[in-house]
Amino acid sequence: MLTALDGTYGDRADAITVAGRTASYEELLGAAGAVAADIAGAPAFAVTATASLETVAAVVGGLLAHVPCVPLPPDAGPAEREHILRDSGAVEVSVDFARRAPAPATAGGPGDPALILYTSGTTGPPKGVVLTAAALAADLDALAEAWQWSAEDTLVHGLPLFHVHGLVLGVLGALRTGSRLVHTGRPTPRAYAQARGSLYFGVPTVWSRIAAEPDAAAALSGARLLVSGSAALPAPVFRDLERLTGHRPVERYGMTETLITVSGRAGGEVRPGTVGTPLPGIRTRIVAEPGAEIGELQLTGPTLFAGYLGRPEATAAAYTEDGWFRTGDIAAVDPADGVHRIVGRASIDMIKSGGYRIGAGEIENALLDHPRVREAAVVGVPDADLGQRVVAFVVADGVTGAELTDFVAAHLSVHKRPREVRFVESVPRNAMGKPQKRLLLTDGTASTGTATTGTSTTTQKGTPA
Ligand code: MLC
Ligand code: AMP
Repeated sequence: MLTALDGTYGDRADAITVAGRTASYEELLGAAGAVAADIAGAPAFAVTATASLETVAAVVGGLLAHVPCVPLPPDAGPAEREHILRDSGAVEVSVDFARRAPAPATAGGPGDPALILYTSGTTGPPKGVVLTAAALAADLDALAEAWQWSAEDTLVHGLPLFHVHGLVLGVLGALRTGSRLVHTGRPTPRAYAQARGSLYFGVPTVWSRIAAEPDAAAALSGARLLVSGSAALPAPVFRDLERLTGHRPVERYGMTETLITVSGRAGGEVRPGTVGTPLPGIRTRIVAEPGAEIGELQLTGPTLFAGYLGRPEATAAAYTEDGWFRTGDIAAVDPADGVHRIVGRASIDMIKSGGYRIGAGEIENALLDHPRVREAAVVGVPDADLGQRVVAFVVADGVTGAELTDFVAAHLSVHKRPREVRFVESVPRNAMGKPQKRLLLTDGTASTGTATTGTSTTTQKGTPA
């Protein structure tokens, strides 16, 4: 699976740098072997996935021992952390990168679970997405082909190591292609500029912050390829990057459950607002109302997940009767060249902020746990920096917005905290009593109305989630 660790590309002293510390393949293999020896035979193990060599050693150790790794967001609140540990049954390990041991010989194959990544749905707590080594390998090989990604490259990014983007593409991708990796710790424009890579990954928020710093952007002109993903790259950011770096950034589309499935190609034509064509092995279709060109994007292929951990019903519900995965994204395909365009999400309750996937229901439930909150409706409001920002409309008294934000932060990860809390008299509902969240987005105020648009999660105290 990790070709670079088999000696295929030889060793290099500066193979991998994370947040300022550098290791060779041999050092990484030794540290990962020690982890593998510790966890051999366990059903799953968890590691607090800071941006560090320790996290890389843990994930590699899991692959060597054929034990799935559960990367915990370092900023997850106690409730979220406890949920992930309990749900996965993983034992938490700590890693000492200075240790060295050969990996034990354990039985396993490509169909074994390699990673369990927790991700939010529209309601309820996050679910564990089980990804096999075979799916990871298939995706990375398809991306290597699409982006002409090789051992000649130096990959630079500063994305979190507990999601597909930073961990699968950003770490395992480097270890499969043999490219040098520089993880910048945090994805700041200055750090990207200083790293002098050939291949750069970022979420749109990272790219827009780089575009806002012309000197940093200009330093990327010597790169080979800039890649954006995890959320839609705004066309003005695309054009600013082209002007400042001389590169038209390539966009790719993916999900935790499917890995990356659609992408622009290195050397191919790239248009702003489009995510390219399906990767080798992936088939897509648009399921639209008769006569409509946009509809739900559905897909099949070797990169799909092995299911939600312990949730066969949720897994089954994610597929159509004829076996296609329902992405929940609304898309269109250009009939002339097959280029895909992501138009939006089917559900208002799935928010993307800074590239993080956030379920409105999870935040609403956290707010409703506060004794002073009677109703809560969470929406993603358009935001120039983050794409969407989390805004909570609450019916409550005797509590401040800051107190509620802190309350949420004590339960959930930092990026799930509302950026703004608006106190309202009531949450607008239709005649059936269903919340009408689209009204909150359009006029920003809540009043009892008789609107008929929009669908939403349950938000009233006492009703089942
Ligand atoms: C954050 N802060 C808040 C807050 N949220 N403060 C108050 N209220 C809130 N609600 C704090 C932060 O902790 C930070 O503090 C400061 O505000 C700045 O926060 P920020 O504006 O969010 O910036 P930053 O922390 O730098 O985050 C931006 C970002 C981050 C782009 C770096 O969003 C990010 O790493 N996104 C990547 C997400 C990702 O990898 N997604 C991939 C999913 S996989 P302080 O004190 O720390 O400065 C996937 C598949 C695919 O989607 O297709 O790739
Ligand atoms: P996650 O599970 O965190 O990987 O989030 C997956 C979601 O991110 C998808 O369902 C899309 O809504 C969104 N997404 C990923 N890449 C893109 C992109 N290039 N353009 C628009 N949306 C994207």
